[in-house]
Amino acid sequence: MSSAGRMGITVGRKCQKNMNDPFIEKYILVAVATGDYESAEASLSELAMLVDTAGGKAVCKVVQSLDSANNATYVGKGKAEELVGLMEEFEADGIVCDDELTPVQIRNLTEITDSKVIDRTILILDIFAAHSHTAEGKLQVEMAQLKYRASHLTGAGLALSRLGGGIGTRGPGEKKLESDRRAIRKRIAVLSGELTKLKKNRETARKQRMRSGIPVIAITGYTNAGKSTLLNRLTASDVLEEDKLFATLDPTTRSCILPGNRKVLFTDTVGFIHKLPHHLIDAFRSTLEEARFSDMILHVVDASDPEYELHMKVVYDTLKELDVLDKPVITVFNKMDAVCEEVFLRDQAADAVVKISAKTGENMEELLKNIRDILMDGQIYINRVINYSEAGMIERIRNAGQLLKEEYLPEGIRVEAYVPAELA
Ligand SMILES: Nc1nc2c(ncn2[C@@H]2O[C@H](COP(=O)(O)OP(=O)(O)OP(=O)(O)O)[C@@H](O)[C@H]2O)c(=O)[nH]1
Ligand SMILES: [Mg+2]
Repeated sequence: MSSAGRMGITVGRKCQKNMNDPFIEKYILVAVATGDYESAEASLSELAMLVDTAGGKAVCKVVQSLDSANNATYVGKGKAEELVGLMEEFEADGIVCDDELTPVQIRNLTEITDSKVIDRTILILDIFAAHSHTAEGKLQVEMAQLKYRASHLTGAGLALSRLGGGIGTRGPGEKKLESDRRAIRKRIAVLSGELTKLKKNRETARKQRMRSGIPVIAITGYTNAGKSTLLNRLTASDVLEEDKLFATLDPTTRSCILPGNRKVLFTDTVGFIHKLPHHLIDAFRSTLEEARFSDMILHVVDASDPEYELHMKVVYDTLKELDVLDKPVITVFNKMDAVCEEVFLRDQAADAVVKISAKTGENMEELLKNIRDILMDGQIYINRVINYSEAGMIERIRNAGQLLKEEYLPEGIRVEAYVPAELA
């Protein structure tokens, strides 16, 4: 088994979309609302975007309010049977459920609807598999897919679900299950080894960056908030920006000069999403190492999204889980050009708040000024003469602080600068 492969919808970034195209797979989206109905509906709208990103099309949404999801069929049994009629009416190819399903739920729903049953986790894993381009990213996704499969290999006489067609089909029996488990364990061990090697390479690159003293600013936020658009705007780059979820998976770092001639590095990172499959947390952890070792976080929020407050909570919760919150945060309310009504935008957890439009460039100077001020915060003014033998220090000051003046004297170089305490 060389790759965990595809599990759900045929994912293709270059998929030319024509909504009447008979080759586009059509899906009915299904959610159980255990809390308020509106949140479940909003979550289904996001699921529709995920289906769209994966190259499919959502044709109908079904929400059922229940105290908890049905153990056997996710929605109630009656509702599951109603899905059959809807499938016919909309000529749907399958259903997509808004939570991770158990093997039993998948098997029962598959039997009732006699069609493809996909859950939120498989969908996200598939999108990750298609959008990941670096060696490390690909390995991380394969690992997550294998872990998902391992957790869906059922024991004790239960048939293996139709999931993971590459491994086995229905009713393979315990012997087959055991060999599948062994194969997965073996592959996971190989992947872990390869990932450890790649991690070392990345650490070396990061240490080099840290030694240079140039501040690193991580651009984080909910998926589709406009992180890549902001990176492109700040650094005149051309990272892919798209109205898709998880367009960016692999971190990209670019440099930029702040007012006052200070160089900084911006890193674009993977976006967050609510109900993030827990198998993907490790993959996120490695991608977000860049954020963990950064000097500041830009938290980009799509202020035009009615769900922006929930998105902010998801971002903060995930950052906390990944131990990334021990540094200054600037919350950047983006897409202000698309905010029609007056909304009271605030974030008390942030060190500063700026409202911008990465698309039109509105308020970029204000953002850069805030970044500079926070970086300057806690820096110390120095005015001293450095020996010519230590001339390399000038470069370090230039990178880590702000060099105000340098004067070449017979006894050395007189420098006036703001520098971090440790350098002073
Ligand atoms: N109206 C408006 N649209 C914007 C703005 N910034 C970004 N967008 C659009 O929002 C969509 C998502 O932008 P991206 O920059 O790809 O978002 P991202 O946060 O990098 O998304 P992922 O990488 O998928 O997590 C694109 O269609 C952008 O053109 C903005 O300021 N205003
Ligand atoms: Mg992006």
